[in-house]
Parts: sequence; structure tokens; C-alpha cells
Amino acid sequence: PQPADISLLTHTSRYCCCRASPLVCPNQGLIKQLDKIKEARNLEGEERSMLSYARAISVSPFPHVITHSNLKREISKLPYLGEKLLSMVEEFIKTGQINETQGILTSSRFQALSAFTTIHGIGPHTARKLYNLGLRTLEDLERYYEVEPGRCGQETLAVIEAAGRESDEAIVERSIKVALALRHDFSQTIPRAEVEEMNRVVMSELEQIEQGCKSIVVGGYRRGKPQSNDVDIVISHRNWESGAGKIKGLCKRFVRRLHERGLVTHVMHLSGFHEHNALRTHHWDSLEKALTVFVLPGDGSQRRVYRRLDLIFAAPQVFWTAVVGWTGSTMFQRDLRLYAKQQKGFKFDSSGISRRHDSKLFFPKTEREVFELLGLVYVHPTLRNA
Ligand code: DGT
Ligand code: MG
Repeated sequence: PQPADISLLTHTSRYCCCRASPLVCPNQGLIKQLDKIKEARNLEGEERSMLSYARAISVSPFPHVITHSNLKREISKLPYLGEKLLSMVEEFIKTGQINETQGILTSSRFQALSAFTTIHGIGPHTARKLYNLGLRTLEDLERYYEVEPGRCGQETLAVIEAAGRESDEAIVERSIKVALALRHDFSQTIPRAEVEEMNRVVMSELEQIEQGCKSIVVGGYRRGKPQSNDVDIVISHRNWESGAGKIKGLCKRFVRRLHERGLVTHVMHLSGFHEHNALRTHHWDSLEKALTVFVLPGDGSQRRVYRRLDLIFAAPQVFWTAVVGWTGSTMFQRDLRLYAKQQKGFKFDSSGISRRHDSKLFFPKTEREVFELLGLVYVHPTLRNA
């Protein structure tokens, strides 16, 4: 990051898109404890409380270690740290832990729900439903969904053809079955070098069916995470005029091709094909995208690990908004929308920026332009880990 950009960010802003949030901060221990409480609230469906903890966590990358001496003077002036949160922070400074967190960690209900939601497609609501059926472990889920570890047959071509015509239930059920069967692979994180290799392979395949495309690997990788849980790639076309036409419909065509080549083994979901809102929390925009399972070609000497790969297709005019949206973090993006709405009267999402009063659309040509349009100081991707 450019030092000039960093010095313009302020740690007391209410919006995390105006603050610097590095991957690792001086208050990591505190954040880890608060994060468990946040997770517990999320698992129990307590949205508002969850968000309070998420906000407290996002202001905790305070530039210095939080101590007794700066607690009253500076910390109490940070936004979102009300009485209750401040007393937890105080408890952490005194004892190195938070009592409530210790209780959560030993709760068997928390452990079960938390394990269930590691499976793509299982959100808190489904997790609680499964728990109420008496299921407690991932092995219980395998029996319930009749899934065998490592084995997951799927009529992938049929799934691709059915895109846009399936019910929400069918999509969720399939995602869960695939994610359960391949969970031992999916729990292995992906090192940066492999992320880069996946992008290279994907783009050289794409060049075979559509020339002139470009891509940026987004998600946690772009925020500097050494290991990722999945790979997210935003794809567009280099030609500003003709690009949009070339991107339209490319998602399906390309996934079919990757499947033929043995690179995409399963498709969880293809979205952006005018279906009603399946998996509502998972697609927050109208871009064409494919949530897939990908495996790198091997030389036969060792089995390659199945990886989760998301491909997002954006016309050149919305490429940079898609990149900003998908780079995240989730909190960063949430505040970007909020800031755009409350401070600028703009609507921001991954598929575009528009002005509310006349619906005028804006087409930024660079990432910096996205920030400028919203009246924000540029925040380097590695400082968006709120
Ligand atoms: P990880 O777990 O290592 O993959 O970490 P991330 O941060 O890459 O998390 P991921 O892959 O779930 O999501 C990437 C970012 O994209 C995240 O900050 C939130 C955002 N995002 C996720 N799903 C959607 C979606 O359906 N639409 C939009 N617009 N953004 C999404
Ligand atoms: Mg990701």
C-alpha cells in the first residue's frame, strides 16, 4: 500500500471502508475471542447481536495494542464499543480471555452447529434444523444425506442445462451433498501458489473459446491471505465496446468446456440466469456466476485435491465494481454499500454503481475510480480485512 493512502485513513470512522484493516493486527487475541461470540450469535440466528460483535471486531484493529492506559482515553471513543463490549475488552485486558467465550467453546451445541456450517449450503437455519433432528456430527450428516465420503457422482452436464429452472431446495440439497462428500478435500486450505496456478489454467482454457478475456483473483487471496478456503475469479473482456456482448452467456459455455476437459468435476450452482432468488444470501448481485468444484490436471503421480472455485463474469463496464465487491471482506463490502447510500445517495453492489435520484449508472475504468466515485480514499486490498 502507498503510505500516502494509509495516512488518509482514520481509525475512528463509523465505516470500515474508511479505516485500515490489515490481515493481522495488534489486537488479534481479543478479536479471536470476540469472533467466537459473533459466531455463536450467528449460529443462533441473532442477527442484530451478531452485527454488534462484527462491528466491535472491525474497530479493534486499532493501531496499537489495547491496554489499561489507552482504554479510557482512546478506546472508549471508538465507534461501536458500548458499555457491554467495553467491559468485555476490560476483562480481556485483565485476564487474557472473555468468560462468555470460554462458555461457548465448551458448549456441545455450539460445536455441532459450527461443524455443520463448515459445509457449503448449510447456513445457521439449516444447521439448527439438523440439530433438532438429533444429528450431532458430520458423520451423522453423511448418513442423513446418504453421502459416502470421497464419492459424489453428479450429472454435471444436466445441472448446467437446468440452470435457472431449478428450485431453491434442489440447489441447496445438491450443494450440501457435494460439499459433504468432498469435505475432507475442502477442509484443506489452498496455498497462494496453487491459487495462481488455478487462475492460469482457467484463463488458458478460456482463451481457447473466447479470445481477449482478462481476470483478477479476488476474495481472501487478494486481501493477502496466505491460505484460502476457495478461489474466486472475476472474469471480463479487454474490449470496452464489444466486451459486454462477449461476456453474456459465456459462463455456461465456459463451464461446459471446463467440464469436458475434466477440470470442473461438479457444479453446485449457476446463477444470474433470471431465476428467482435461490440461495438469496449467496448471490448479492445479478452477475452470471458459477460455483463449481475444480481439480488441477495432474501428472498421475499423486491425486490432486478437489477445490471450490467460483467464477464471476462481468461486462467491462462493471468489472471494477465486481472486483471491489468480490474482494470483500464481507464487512468491508457491507459498509461500502452503507456509505454509498447514506453519504452519497449512491447504490453500490458488485454488478454496478448507480445514483439513487436518477438511476444514472457509472462505469469506473479503474479500481481507484470506484473509490473516487463514492468519495472515498483508496483502500489497498490488503487493508480491507475488516
Ligand atoms: P475464503 O474463506 O478464504 O474464501 O475467504 P473469502 O474472503 O474469499 O470469502 P468468500 O470466498 O466466501 O467470499 C469472497 C468475497 O466475496 C467475500 O468478501 C464476500 C463476497 N461474496 C461472497 N459471495 C458473494 C456473492 O454471491 N455476491 C457478491 N457480490 N459477493 C459475494
Ligand atoms: Mg474466497
